[in-house]
Amino acid sequence: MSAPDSTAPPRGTQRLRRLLVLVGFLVGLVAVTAGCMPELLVPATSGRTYGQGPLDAIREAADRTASANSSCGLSSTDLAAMMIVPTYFEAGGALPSPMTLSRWDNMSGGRTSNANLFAFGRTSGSYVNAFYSPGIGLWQFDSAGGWDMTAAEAIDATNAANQAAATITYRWCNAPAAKQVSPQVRRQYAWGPWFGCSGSGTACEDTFNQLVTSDGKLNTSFDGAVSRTGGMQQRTCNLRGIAESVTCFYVNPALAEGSRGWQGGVYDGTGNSVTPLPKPFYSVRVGTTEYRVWLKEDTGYDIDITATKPVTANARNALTWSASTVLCDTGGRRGYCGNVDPVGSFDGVWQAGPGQIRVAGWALDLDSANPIDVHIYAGTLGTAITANLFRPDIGAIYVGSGNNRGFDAVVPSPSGVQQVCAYAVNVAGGANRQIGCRTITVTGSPIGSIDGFSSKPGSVVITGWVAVPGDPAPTATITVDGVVVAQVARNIARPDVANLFPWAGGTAGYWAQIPVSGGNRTVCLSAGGAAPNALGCRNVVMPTGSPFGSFDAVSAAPGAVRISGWVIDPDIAEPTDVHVWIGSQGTAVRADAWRGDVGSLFPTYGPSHGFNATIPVAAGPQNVCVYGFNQGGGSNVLLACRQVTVPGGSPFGSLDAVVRTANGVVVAGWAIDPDTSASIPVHVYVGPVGTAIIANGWRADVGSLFSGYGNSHGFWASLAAPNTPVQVCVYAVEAAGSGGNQLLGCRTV
Ligand SMILES: [Ca+2]
Ligand SMILES: [Ca+2]
Ligand SMILES: [Ca+2]
Repeated sequence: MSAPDSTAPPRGTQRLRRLLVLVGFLVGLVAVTAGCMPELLVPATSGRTYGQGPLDAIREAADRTASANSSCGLSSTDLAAMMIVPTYFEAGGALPSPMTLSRWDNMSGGRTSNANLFAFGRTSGSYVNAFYSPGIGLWQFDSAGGWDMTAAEAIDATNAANQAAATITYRWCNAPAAKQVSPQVRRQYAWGPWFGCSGSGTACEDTFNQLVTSDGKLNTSFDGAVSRTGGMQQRTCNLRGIAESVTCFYVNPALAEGSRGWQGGVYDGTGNSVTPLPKPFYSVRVGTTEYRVWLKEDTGYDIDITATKPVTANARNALTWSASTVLCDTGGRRGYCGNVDPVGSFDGVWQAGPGQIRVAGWALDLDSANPIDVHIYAGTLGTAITANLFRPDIGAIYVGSGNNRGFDAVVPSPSGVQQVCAYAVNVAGGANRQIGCRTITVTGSPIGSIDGFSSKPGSVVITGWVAVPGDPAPTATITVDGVVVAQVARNIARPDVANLFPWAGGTAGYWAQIPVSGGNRTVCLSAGGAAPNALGCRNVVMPTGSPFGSFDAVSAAPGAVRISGWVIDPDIAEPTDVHVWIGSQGTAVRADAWRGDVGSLFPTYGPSHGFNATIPVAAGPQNVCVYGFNQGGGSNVLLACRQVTVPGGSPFGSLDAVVRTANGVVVAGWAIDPDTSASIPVHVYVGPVGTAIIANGWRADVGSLFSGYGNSHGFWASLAAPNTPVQVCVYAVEAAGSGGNQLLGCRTV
């Protein structure tokens, strides 16, 4: 066969569609007028043969259309020949077949939208031969052209010939002037929508000349074995819920009359090969919708398949595929003819609470326009529910069943390991169907108690036991004001419980310390997914408020301040922080030092709330403020501010002695830099000769005079000196903070 580009819509299609409404009206108007049937040359000399049925349809359509458009100068014979010519290139073969189904709509070269012509858009797998051929019939009217024809209507030569006659005649009559320079040019313009005749070649014109004799007869013989419907069979069908007793057509390529070259080639899934040859299908028009149905009986598939689209829509973007059908061929009782078993799926089961399971899935009975019941059996415990929830995915698969065929419900179940089975309940003919079973461990209502309960600031201690039927290792669920705060393992032996409930195991006890914030609180016990208060509650008033305490003392130290005091936050028993602010300098100090006096006053908080800290600061007067840092309820609190002057400046000290010895001089004294408790250097000059020493000798007398500086500030040195009188000078060297070197004294010895 030739290679008609069926995926390319005939050019000017949209304009043609509008105008063809008018043409069709005219055709109908003149259908009863007497015309001039194209006469056949007998015997034909062209060597060409045409199916008798389609030839008669073409001659009748040409007669009517040419008569109605007689002003255009197009004879019925010329029009008939112009109609025949494209069919040799579109349908192909020596005897073009009315049933021709397009095969060249492969997916190469940017035709990816053709994937939508495959069932469910799947171009491989089990269902590829449920293929929605877009181009149909002798003229390969493609759905991309928006033609108002179903597959059956495009196969029916009477209907298709009317469309072809109207299209060709319109283009002949309305050809631009440049296309009317000769009949040959005008014909080529009229053939424009057909790829095989739209090029610059002369094959179509040559064929035309073969078909028309000089005296205006059609030069073709005919084959009586090819009927107008090309082997398509008319049937009567019901589409449940859609239409009853409607005319439907059965298209079986194996029954095609005429040339079957179009059936050659096998789809190989590459996208470059021919498309699949469709399995036999039904074509039904209901209003403006076409249904194509592939029955299991015809395809051997495990499902029926239905494709629907508006008749005039392009199949490449308008098809809806369903994995079912409601079509019944009433003659052969083929397809869905009622009284079938329900179908469905049991998608999942989950624990939903003590002794309760959630089940989900879908079910429907094609015999019913309404949702059906599903019976759930958890062990021997049965519950009826209705599959009436929104499941558009199922609606898309089961044509005509609507979108509300899902179920998702909570039903009771015995505890323990259970087999849960779902049954779709039959309506009308058929029988109930099990749609699935699943196994789940179901836990029952918990038992247990709160046996011990105590509180201290910030936390409670709760003890007791829990057990859950069906769960060998449940946890104790602790809530505070309804919020789960802990899942506590059972690990404490409770032989008393085991005696009463052997299935609970030997270690049903639990112990937990739970943080609880200040205020009125309700602490509850539960287990096994039961309500939070299932196993009891305790009300407790937890202390709360802002920190309180005392900033007991501040003192100066070399380059630092020392602070001390204590603080408690009512919300928690544990140590908290104080924040110490000196000028713009903040320091956090953990108040966790032992303060037995505080512990005695506030026994629920214990003694560990003291703070002692030495904080480096610059010399000079300082304002030291201490805040209790809040936890939980309340806010930060200023305990107190205290003033202190931090010593600083230049070193000071004393040159206590300079003594001449046999070999030189000995010097002694002490020196301190008030900015530091560290020992500092002193420089000793004997005449012009300087020597640096460290004033780190033990001077308890000095240490007692200057608290905080320690005792290591003395100096003593034996230095060489000339035998003549010499001046000895000693300087304390600035070592920290501010200040400068200071002369301690000079002696001449
Ligand atoms: Ca049924
Ligand atoms: Ca607080
Ligand atoms: Ca200093």
